[in-house]
Amino acid sequence: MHLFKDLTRLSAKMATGLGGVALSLAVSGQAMAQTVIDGLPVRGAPHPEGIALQPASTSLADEAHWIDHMVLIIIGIITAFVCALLLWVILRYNRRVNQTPARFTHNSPLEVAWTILPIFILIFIGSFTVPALFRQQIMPQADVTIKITGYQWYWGYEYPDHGVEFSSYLLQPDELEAHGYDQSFNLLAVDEPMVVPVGRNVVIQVTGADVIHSWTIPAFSVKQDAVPGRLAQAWFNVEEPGIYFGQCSELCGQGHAYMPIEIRAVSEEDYIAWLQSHGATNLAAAPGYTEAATQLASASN
Ligand SMILES: [Cu+2]
Repeated sequence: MHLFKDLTRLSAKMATGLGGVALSLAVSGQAMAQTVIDGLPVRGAPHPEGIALQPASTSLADEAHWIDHMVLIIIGIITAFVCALLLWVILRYNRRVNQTPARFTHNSPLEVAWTILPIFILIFIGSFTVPALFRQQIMPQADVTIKITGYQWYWGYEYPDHGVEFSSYLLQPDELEAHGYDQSFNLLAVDEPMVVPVGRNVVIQVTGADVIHSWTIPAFSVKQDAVPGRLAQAWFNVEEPGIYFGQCSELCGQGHAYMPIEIRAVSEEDYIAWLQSHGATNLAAAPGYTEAATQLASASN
């Protein structure tokens, strides 16, 4: 998906030409200072005064960002055009300047044009957004499957291939330091993050146990409602090792703000070691297990 990265950069550059607002929108996503926790850089987190998207960490997010920038340019052009028209009408056709107004009410060519042109604009936008939606909604072959359940007010994670199951709770402000976080991670850091291997297709199955929650990681462009009685799927493939944060994004009750999501994307070896530390069965089903086992064997020889 390097094409999308390049296009994202290109469109971000074009967006900067639109003015100060676009400039700050395009650059603020990259301005985050990188914190490292347990040897993993924090790549997906909100930061003070940030107003744009978090840096994209999956091919889906690259694509979504590109579309976002592209639509921003179209919006910019349309807004400028409408403002110019308004200004022209205000200055040229006010009562003082234009004392005998024309009395016609229709202009067929103009009416046809302003009906057809927006249709073409929508078709143009749709030719990017519809394929992107399909790429998000058609599940690839899963290397890792994780079942995620939203509860009032925490998340439950299950790795059905390995019999690993745990709940993930918000860390209270006085617990942050003991877990290696500073206070800026309040309302983001959890006691048990979800762990995935980098560069592998992770398919998540999301449901809710009580009310509707929404499992969201902005840096992945993944947002999936967790609806009781339904099992929805979403997927992502994290490009770089790091820590990524998200928050429940469906108002679910008084504890809605206190059920964040933390993901650690690690190497396959670290993923297998993590599975092992959580009493996983059937380790051989983990992606990269054969390579890791071979490496271990050759290291011990
Ligand atoms: Cu919730």
